[in-house]
Amino acid sequence: MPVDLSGTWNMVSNENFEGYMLALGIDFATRKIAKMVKPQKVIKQNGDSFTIQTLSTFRNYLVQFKIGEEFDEDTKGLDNRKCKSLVTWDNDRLTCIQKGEKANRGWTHWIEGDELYLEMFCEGQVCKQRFQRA
Ligand code: 1AG
Repeated sequence: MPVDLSGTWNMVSNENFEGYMLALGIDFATRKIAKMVKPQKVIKQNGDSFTIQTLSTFRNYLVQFKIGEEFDEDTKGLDNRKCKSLVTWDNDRLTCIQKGEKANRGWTHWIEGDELYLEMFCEGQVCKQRFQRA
């Protein structure tokens, strides 16, 4: 039985988002605004099917996938790239590899205590975010 990440989660900390955005080539003005926002994650987990919404006053982002099935991801509104993405469980960590123009790109979600963790990585930069239930 895998863990259930479902729920509405509010960001409480965000470490090295700047480095991660720089690795993705995000321009200065966008980075300044993006750093200010505290996004909410709305996760729906149904067996192997997931919907993850990242909601903020600045931009919203939606991704839907099934465990073990590679899909075409268009990071529209973020860095606007196309990736071949694959999400799997690494023990209790939901892990995505985003193959594309950028090397070593992906993310990992897991729960520890009552908190949801997210690490996003790209070309050696790691952004660490923490969320609490809304
Ligand atoms: C994600 O989360 C994307 C969530 O895959 C967005 C987080 C970082 C943004 C990535 C690149 C920065 C580009 C532009 C910045 C603009 C807005 C940032 C704030 C608003 C976010 C919508 C991993 C996982 C599944 O939860 O999506």
